Parts: sequence; structure tokens; C-alpha cells
Amino acid sequence: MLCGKRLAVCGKREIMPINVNDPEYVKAEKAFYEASTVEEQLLFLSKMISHMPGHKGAENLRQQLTTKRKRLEGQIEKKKKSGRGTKVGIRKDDMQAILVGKTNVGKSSLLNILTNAGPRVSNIKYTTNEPQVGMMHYMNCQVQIIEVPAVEGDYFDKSMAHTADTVLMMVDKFEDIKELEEKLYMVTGKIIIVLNKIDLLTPKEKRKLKARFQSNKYKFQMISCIPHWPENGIDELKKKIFESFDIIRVHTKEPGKVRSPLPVILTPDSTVKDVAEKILKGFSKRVKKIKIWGPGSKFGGQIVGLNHRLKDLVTVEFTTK
Ligand SMILES: Nc1nc2c(ncn2[C@@H]2O[C@H](COP(=O)(O)OP(=O)(O)O)[C@@H](O)[C@H]2O)c(=O)[nH]1
Ligand SMILES: [Mg+2]
Repeated sequence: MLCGKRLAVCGKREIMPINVNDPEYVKAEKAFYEASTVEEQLLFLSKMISHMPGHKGAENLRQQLTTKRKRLEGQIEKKKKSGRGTKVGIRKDDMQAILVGKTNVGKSSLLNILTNAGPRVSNIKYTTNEPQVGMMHYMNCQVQIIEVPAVEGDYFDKSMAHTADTVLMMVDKFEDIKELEEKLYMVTGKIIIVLNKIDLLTPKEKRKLKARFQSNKYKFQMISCIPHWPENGIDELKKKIFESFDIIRVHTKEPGKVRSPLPVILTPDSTVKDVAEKILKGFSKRVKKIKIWGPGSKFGGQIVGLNHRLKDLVTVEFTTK
């Protein structure tokens, strides 16, 4: 197969295309060309690079893909600075979960319960023709939850599910899971299957369903969106959503003041410098002294350097020059 598209990435006709047979590479390449946002392109290009053959013959291709990756990173950085979000104008937060499913499974109802979004709930098909965003407050953190238009409608777009940290695949029938999985085969984040409308099931049906989920090794939660329905599974779902994110929470403080109630969210293994730079670009250069309390500290108020790696729920105090 002469891969014209692979040449197009390179942008140089004289480069001989090489055959990459790794199925993961081929899958990522396909997704790369189908991607509709730069964030998605970057995600899949990085996947392609990680599945490239190691031999010398692939050196040129690797170099070109790496150059392309740098360019995409640059574009995303520029977009962030200009304050514009994705193509639909939604900026990805530190913790983002995307709610996908067929029409009428209860996506808007759930978004309403989990967040402050107040979306339209209706049994008329396809009420949501653009993504609806809400914030879920959990353990002092803000989680961005986005309902995307129903998968079978014209407004469905996979791109947000592809770049999300977590995808909530919502169904009201076990049999519909497969269809969602097939549509969203390139999801790279965590997946939680949410089965809604358990208020319509008998206890026996619920037990059977649960056993089916468990034998399929799905990460799942069965819920009901009917207000005050007993054992509706909503609290358990919130917990599972929150725990699906691979993050650490860092509280910051100024000398002589109490710590900030809202933590800064970072990826595991982040350093003190990462926190400082996240608070304000260039801030780490103004830091004179750093003290830490809690997880990862030998004692409260231990003095550390900018390269110190942080643990979840640590408190960091910055003294500036
Ligand atoms: N019985 C029952 N009906 C529900 C539940 N959740 C949503 N519905 C109903 O299902 C219909 C579609 O809900 P909606 O949230 O608009 O679904 P969406 O199209 O997936 O956003 C509405 O009539 C809701 O009242 C539930 O847990 N149990
Ligand atoms: Mg809806």
C-alpha cells in the first residue's frame, strides 16, 4: 500500500513511504486523518510515534512525525494564549468527562443532577444539538462534564470524546453498549458505562444486569435520574467519575495566611515548579523559599526546592523575592 496520506504528513514527496504494519499505528493513523480538532490530531500523532518501528529505515518518517507534533503543540499553545477553546468554544478543564449516548437515554437529566448546567430535558428526540457544559463540585474540586449530541444524530461529533480524560457511555439497555464502543473505538481516556433508568427494573432484573456487567469486566454504574429514587447510584457515580482522573491536588498558601480551599490540579509526579508555573507563568522565577506540609513531607513546614515532586493533597507555601 502506497500511503499517499502518510506522504502528506511528511509534506515531502521525495521521501519513500515505509510500510508500518503495527495495528495500533494503523488505527492511530486512521484516527489522525479523521480528526477534526488539533488536540485530537496531537493525541493520535503521539500514538503513531509511540507505535513506530524502531529500525533505521523508519528514521525519516519518525523525524517528520516529530516535527509535525512540535508544530501541533505550537498551534495548541497559541490557541490557549489567545483564550480560544476548541472549535465549539469549550476550553478543556483539568478534569473533563464527556457524556455520550443515544437520544433519550437520560444524558441531559444526568447532567442536570451532576452539575449546575440546567440543560433541557425532554422526550422529544435530539433536543441537544450542541454540547452542553456543566461543572460538578466534588471534594473541593471542579469537574467539567459535557453532554454531547446524541450519537445517532447529525450533530454527533466524536472529537471531544477522543480527547476527554473520561468518557461516560450512557445507555438504558445493556445491548446498546456494543454500538457505542464501536463508534468510539479510539477513545484514549477511561470509560465508565452508565446504565440509566433502573427505576423501571425489578430487583431481579437489576441483579441479573449487575452480574452481566461484572462478567464483562466493565467499569460501570447503574443509576436512576428520577429525583429521590432510593439507591439511585448517583453518589457512587460521582465517586467513580472523580476517581477516574489521574491527578494530584495541591493546596497553595502564602506565608502567614491559610491555604487556598480550592486545590491546583496537576498530573501525578508534578514538581513544585509545575505548581508555581500553573499559578502564573514565570512565577517560579520569583520564588525565594518553599515549604510543604502533609503527604510527602518529612515534617510540617519542611523546606524543599523547585524540583521536589509532590504528592496528592500536599500544601505548598511560596515566599517570593
Ligand atoms: N424512568 C426514567 N425516565 C428517565 C430517566 N432519566 C431520564 N428519563 C426520561 O427520559 C427522557 C429523555 O431524557 P433526556 O435527559 O432528555 O435524555 P437525552 O436525550 O439523553 O438527553 C425524558 O422524558 C426523561 O424524563 C430515569 O432514570 N428513569
Ligand atoms: Mg439531551
